Amino acid sequence: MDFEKELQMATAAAEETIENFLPTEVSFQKPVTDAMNYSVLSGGKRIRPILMAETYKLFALPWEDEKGRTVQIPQNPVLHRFMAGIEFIHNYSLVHDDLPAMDNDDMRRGQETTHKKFGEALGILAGDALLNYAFEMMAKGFETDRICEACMLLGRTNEAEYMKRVAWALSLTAEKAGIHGMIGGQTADVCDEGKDIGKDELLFIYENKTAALIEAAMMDGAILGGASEEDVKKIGEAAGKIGHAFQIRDDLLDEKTEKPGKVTFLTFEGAEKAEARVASLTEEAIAILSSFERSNDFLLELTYRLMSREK
Ligand code: GRG
Repeated sequence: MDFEKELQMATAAAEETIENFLPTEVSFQKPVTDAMNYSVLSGGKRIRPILMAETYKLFALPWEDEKGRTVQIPQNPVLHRFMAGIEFIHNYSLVHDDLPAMDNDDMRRGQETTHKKFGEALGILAGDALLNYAFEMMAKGFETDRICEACMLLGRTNEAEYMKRVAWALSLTAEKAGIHGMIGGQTADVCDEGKDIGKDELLFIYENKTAALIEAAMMDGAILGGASEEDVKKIGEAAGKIGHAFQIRDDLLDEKTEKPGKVTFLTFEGAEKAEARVASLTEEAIAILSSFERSNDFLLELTYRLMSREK
């Protein structure tokens, strides 16, 4: 497998899927849709939608188009909505995290942050709008035509059962993005900044601020791909490990630029143990992802590369 080429193709395909759902309104709300588009189109690795599609592929066949060619993103229209939704939620969190009331950052992904470019009010509104719009997109996955098409592509005959899956994915995403997930983790991070927090609180922050959305992405892929409850749970465990390792890798990468006094995994364990923790979490995640009937070598390699990334 030429991993770099596959990753490029997966990123481009995820990008196209996301772009198809961007708002196009040109009436009086244009300032906010411009700010939303600016934030989403400013690059980013698109890791969450890619992980969702690749996890879906662990459980669902076929991955082919009508001409029998292998496709990067399976053609399920419900999956596409959740891929866009998770990236919009991720982008909203970055836009709000950059605001003066939070991290007060001027630059992200090599360009001006959304509030810097459009002003603070539009930064707040664009974040709010991305979160709401994400759920609008995903909820529209319930429309009958989309459910029928998804079932046809998956060779499933029970449309009511697939609707339950969409409801499951929707409520799981809301939970993992909310107070029991990303917002919960961000709250602890913001409110206890500068305090002498313990390792238990730091791990709570990692589990919720970073890992929860990765869990939602991968578990949604499994749910929409038809995985059993037990398998969705296993995917959640693997994703939790990936999320933790992703954050510790971030700590290692930011070691020199981190704000003075910022408590990270390195504060408790130092760089060497942090590296070892990333390696063991990665191995454990890969072992879980290799335990299913179907294999996805690209997903395994992606997991490995995410943990050894240098930016
Ligand atoms: C404002 C509710 C709210 C939450 C903010 C995402 C976040 C929570 C804070 C950003 C700071 C940070 C280091 C978060 C940890 C997660 C993380 C590493 C985000 C960056 O994700 P990438 O690397 O970003 O996938 P790209 O730019 O590639 O999309």
